[in-house]
Amino acid sequence: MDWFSLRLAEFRERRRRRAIDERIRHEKNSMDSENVTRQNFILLGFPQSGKSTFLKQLRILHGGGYTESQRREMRTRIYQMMVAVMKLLVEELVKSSVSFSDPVNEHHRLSLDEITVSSVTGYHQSFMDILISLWNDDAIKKSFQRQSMLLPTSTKYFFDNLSRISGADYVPTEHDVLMLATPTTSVEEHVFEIDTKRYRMTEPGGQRPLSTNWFQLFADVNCMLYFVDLSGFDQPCPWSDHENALEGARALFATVSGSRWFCHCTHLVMFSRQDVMKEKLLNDFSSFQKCFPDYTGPSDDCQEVFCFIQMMFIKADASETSDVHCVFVNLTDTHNTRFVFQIVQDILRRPTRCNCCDLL
Ligand SMILES: Nc1nc2c(ncn2[C@@H]2O[C@H](COP(=O)(O)OP(=O)(O)OP(=O)(O)O)[C@@H](O)[C@H]2O)c(=O)[nH]1
Ligand SMILES: [Mg+2]
Repeated sequence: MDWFSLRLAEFRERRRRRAIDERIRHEKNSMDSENVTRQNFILLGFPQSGKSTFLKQLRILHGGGYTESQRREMRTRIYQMMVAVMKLLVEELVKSSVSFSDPVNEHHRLSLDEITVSSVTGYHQSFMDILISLWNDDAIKKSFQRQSMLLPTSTKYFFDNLSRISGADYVPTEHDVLMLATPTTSVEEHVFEIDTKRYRMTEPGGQRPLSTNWFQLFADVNCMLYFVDLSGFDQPCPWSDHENALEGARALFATVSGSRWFCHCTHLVMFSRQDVMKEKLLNDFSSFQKCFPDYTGPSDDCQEVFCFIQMMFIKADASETSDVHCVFVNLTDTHNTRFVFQIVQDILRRPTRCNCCDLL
C-alpha cells in the first residue's frame, strides 16, 4: 500500500471511530432520557459459528422479520452459492477421471464451465435445468459425499430443495434465509427493543477479535456472546495443524475471555449446530472419543458429550471476575432460539456469579 492510500485508510478509520463514538453517546443520552434499560452484546467466535444466524433469528422474533421483497433479493445469493458448489463437485469429478452416470451431463458440464458465479444475477431456466440434471447424477452425488466436509454445511439443504428453488416464482422462505451462509465482512450492529429493554448487538465480522481498532465497540459491553460450532469436533482447525476446530475455538475463547475488554462482563458460550453434532454422534458418523481421548463416556451419549465440552470451556475461561454460562442451541430452529434467548435474558437479570450450564 502506498503512502497516500495508508493516510486515506487512517483518515477513514478515524472518521469511522468518531461516528461510532458519536452514536454510542447519542444512544446513551436518548436512553437515559427514555428510562430504557440497555444491554450491549458483542458476538464473537470462529467464522461460520452462527453469529449472523442468531441475529437473523432475533430479527424474525423481535424485529419484524423479512418482507417478501427482502427475501426475493436473496435469491441471487442462493443461486450463486449453488452454482459455485456445483462447479466444485464437477471439478472434483473431472480430476478423479470419473464419468457421469448420464452422458448428457458431459454436455452440461461444458455449459457450466462457461457460467461464472458473478454472472449469475437472477433466474435462468437454462442454468436451473443444468443444476437439476447434474444434481440427479449418481456420480455427482458421490462427489458430494466425498467433498461434504469442505462445503458449506447448508449445501445439502439447498440441493435437496432444488425442485422448489428452481421454480421461476421462487421466493426464499424465512428458513432459507436462516440456512444461507452470509459471511460478515464489516462491523454489523443491530438494535432490538424488547419490552423496556434495548439490546445492541455488535458482530465485528472479518476482524481479528481483539483488534484495538475496534475498542470503541467493546466499551460498555454487558455480555460477550461467544459462538462455538459444536460440529467442528471432527474437523481441522483452519489455523492450526495440531488441533481440531473445537479445540481451536476453545483456545480463542481462552484468549478473549481474559482480555481486559471483556473480563468484567458476563460470558455466555453459545454452542451452535447442536442438531448437526447430534446427527453425527447418533449415526456413528464420527467418534467423539477418537477426537478427544480424555473423554471416557460413550461416544453416542449426547448429554455426556455436551457436559464434557461445557466443562472444557468453563475451565478455559480466563477471567477471574466475570460470570460464565453455557447454552446449547440449534440456531436454524426459531422455536429453540426463542427459548434460548429467554434463558439469555434470564441470565442477565441474575445478580450473582455462577459457572453453570443453563440448557442441555
Ligand atoms: N444446522 C445448523 N446450521 C447452523 C446453525 N447455526 C448456524 N448454522 C449455519 O451455519 C452457516 C453460517 O452461519 P453464520 O451465522 O453466517 O456464521 P457467522 O458466525 O456469522 O460467520 P461469519 O460472519 O463468517 O463470521 C449458515 O449456513 C447457517 O445456516 C445451527 O445451529 N444448526
Ligand atoms: Mg456473520
